Amino acid sequence: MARLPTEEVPPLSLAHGRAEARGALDGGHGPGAPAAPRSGAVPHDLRTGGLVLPTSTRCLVMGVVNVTPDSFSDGGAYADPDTAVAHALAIAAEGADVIDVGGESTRPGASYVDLAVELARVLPVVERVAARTDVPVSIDTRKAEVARAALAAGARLVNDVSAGRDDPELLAVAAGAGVPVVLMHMRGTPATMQDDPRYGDVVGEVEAFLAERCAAAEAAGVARDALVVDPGIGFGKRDEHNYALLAALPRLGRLGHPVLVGTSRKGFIGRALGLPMDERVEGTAATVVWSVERGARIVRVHDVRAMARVVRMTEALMAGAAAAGGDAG
Ligand code: PMM
Repeated sequence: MARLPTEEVPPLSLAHGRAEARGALDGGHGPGAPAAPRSGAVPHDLRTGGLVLPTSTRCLVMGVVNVTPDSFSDGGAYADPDTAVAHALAIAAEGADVIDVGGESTRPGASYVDLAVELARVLPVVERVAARTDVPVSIDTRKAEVARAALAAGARLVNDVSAGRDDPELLAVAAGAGVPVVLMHMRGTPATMQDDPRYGDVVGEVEAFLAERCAAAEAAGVARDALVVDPGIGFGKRDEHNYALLAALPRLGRLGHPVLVGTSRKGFIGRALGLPMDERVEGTAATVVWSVERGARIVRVHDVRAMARVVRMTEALMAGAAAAGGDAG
């Protein structure tokens, strides 16, 4: 895939507090009770280190901090540790519920990053961010050793785009630490995933994959209510596969776990709108509305301030529609 210009850096703002402060600041979520996802399935909360992430009642915003010179969407912007830490604290102030720190690019065609390089990128950032904010840090890695070191440095979730397949030890590390794990579907590896991906039944295959990886995680000792599933938008998928999976979010929600959706600034948005990476905020917003309304309980985004507002407004609409007795015209 051709790379397009990047560098959309969200402006600094202290206008929005964290999740827990929102009710006080804004008078809550508007009309009525928490919005029920369209699937009808109620996912569990996530617990980590005495903290409850309320995925049973609302959609959380996971803000991205890529400490890489070449990531998919913000390549190079936060490669320097000081810049990465400042960005992490900025998105915490903008309303991120989780800060996802990654040191390995997973853009199409990206090659594997050595353990020492990845550790050197993420550890100083995780350590400093965890020390300076209560917003939990997640470590985006495929390597058990990176997960172990990041958890020791203060991370409280593990986000593995290989769902524990690249390094099976990773699931045992998460189990031992008692932290939530994101299990994402990917066809192949980042180096090969966009080489002519084909599926007979993409939704059925992704659903079966996620169910199998959840079972593998439980077999490795991860608690059932620590699991998060993710269809892996853009990972070994053509546009038609991305759209089919986004349409099927209610079905994936019936696996019984919070569903995480990562559409932010991705290529299918660029292709739909004919826009480069730094002009995909509105397209991303449309996918976030769609995902929240279909039951996503975590959205992984770069533009935290804007998408936190989009999530809250979508949930207000859902709660208002439920209070009005449904959406029949
Ligand atoms: N996408 C990217 C990286 N990590 N993790 C999860 N769980 N889901 C995703 O969709 C995902 C991810 C690639 O995007 P980036 O380079 O813009 O961070």
